[in-house]
Amino acid sequence: MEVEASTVKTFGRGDFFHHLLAVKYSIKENVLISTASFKTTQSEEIFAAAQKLMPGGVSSPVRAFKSVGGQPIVFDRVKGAYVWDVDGNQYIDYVGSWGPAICGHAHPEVIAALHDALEKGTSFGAPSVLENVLAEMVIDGVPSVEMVRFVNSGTEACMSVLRLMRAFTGRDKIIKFEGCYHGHADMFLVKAGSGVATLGLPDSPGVPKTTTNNTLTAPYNDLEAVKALFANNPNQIAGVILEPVVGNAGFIPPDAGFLEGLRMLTQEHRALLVFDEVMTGFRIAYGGAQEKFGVTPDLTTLGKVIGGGLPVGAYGGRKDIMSMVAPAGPMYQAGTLSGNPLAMTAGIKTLELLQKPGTYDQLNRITKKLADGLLQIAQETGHAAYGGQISAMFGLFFTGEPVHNYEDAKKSDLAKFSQFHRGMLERGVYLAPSQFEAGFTSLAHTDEDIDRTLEAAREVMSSL
Ligand code: KE4
Repeated sequence: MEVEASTVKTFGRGDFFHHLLAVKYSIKENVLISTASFKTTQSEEIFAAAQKLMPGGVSSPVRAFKSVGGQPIVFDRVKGAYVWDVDGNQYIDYVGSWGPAICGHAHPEVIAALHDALEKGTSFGAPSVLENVLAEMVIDGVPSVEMVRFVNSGTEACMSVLRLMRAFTGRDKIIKFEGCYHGHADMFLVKAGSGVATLGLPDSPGVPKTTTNNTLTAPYNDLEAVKALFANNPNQIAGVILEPVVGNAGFIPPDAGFLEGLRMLTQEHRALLVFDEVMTGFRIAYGGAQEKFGVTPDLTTLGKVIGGGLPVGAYGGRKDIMSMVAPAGPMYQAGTLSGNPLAMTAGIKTLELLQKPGTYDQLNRITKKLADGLLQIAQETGHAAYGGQISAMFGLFFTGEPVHNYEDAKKSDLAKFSQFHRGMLERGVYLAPSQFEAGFTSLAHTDEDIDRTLEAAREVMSSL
């Protein structure tokens, strides 16, 4: 149904910005896409204007669709498992704002809690009980965390935890894994994943060699390579940081024994083990991948889910280590908006919703149905494919070989992934716009949504 600008005006949609946009661009509502009617003229107009205002027209590179081609769609609003673009096209969303929307977008209880919090102000810059509440929930929920510090993004959490690793051990070198992404702080931009992999950026310009020569890398799932790094750098390695389930090279789970092996190696060399659970935290399990796999690191970084869609990151772990963080200890780290009351509120409500019995059984069931279905359809339509899921995180590579690390992932058919992505987009399914990302489901995704997604996948794969 096409809603003319004038009609939108009489509807008085309330949201001034939406009204402005509606007046300027006629926004259709609730149009389920068939490829014939897939119009993106408003998106194209807005994105063209954006490219004159912001580098690449985006606030974060992966959103530009560079690796899958075609124009990104411009979001108008999100709700539950769905996204509507400015042309009124509706999509089933498997990105979920890159992880935060695990309870579904704009969950009514989160929105209501934010409305109440707004009445008390948007920022304090001073202690608030809300920080205590969310801190207690994180400490109670995540096995490694005895004390936590809130920051504003996963990048900030990872760069802070790196400084803490070095401060606590007095050592400078770290080990990260090829294809893992720990935000865009200089020392991590070495063979990183996510947007760096997507854009094929080698080591980003602007990062001095002096910064990255303390960053050692190894292939994911390769314990022998890690052993060799420790042997060649005796007493110099502060610790190992990794995604315990990789999402930033596509979806790559740890091989059996890999996490346990890293735990033993770091203990043997008196180095720290750090799980970057910015993506996996409260998604792989309520207690993250460390709960799921029963391996407890010394430090953990978090983000995304714990902010419920508002900007939050966190790092935490053993009390003896965290006690080094200023002002308790000498390691400096600070932030104007850290512990922001609105972000704390959204995080608290989100974790409360996730604590409900059966949450992770439901997330695992619905995501397994999707991942198994995609693999089966690929097989039935003659496409070699590899992938899977753990809880509410999934991935698919077009390859006949298993994918255990970033090198394997890069050998998959990236062109076919791009065609698949575009075909699904035109049929109302919004997948992450890069092979080097993971997919995310939520408590809002229904069996009907999965069925519709698989129907679209069958159509697209049959046409590839
Ligand atoms: P942010 O600074 O983007 O909040 O978090 C950085 C980060 C750290 N660690 C892990 C494991 C992460 O996945 C991320 C960020 N994830 C990407 C998606 N793969 C964010 C999307 C984007 O960069 O736009």
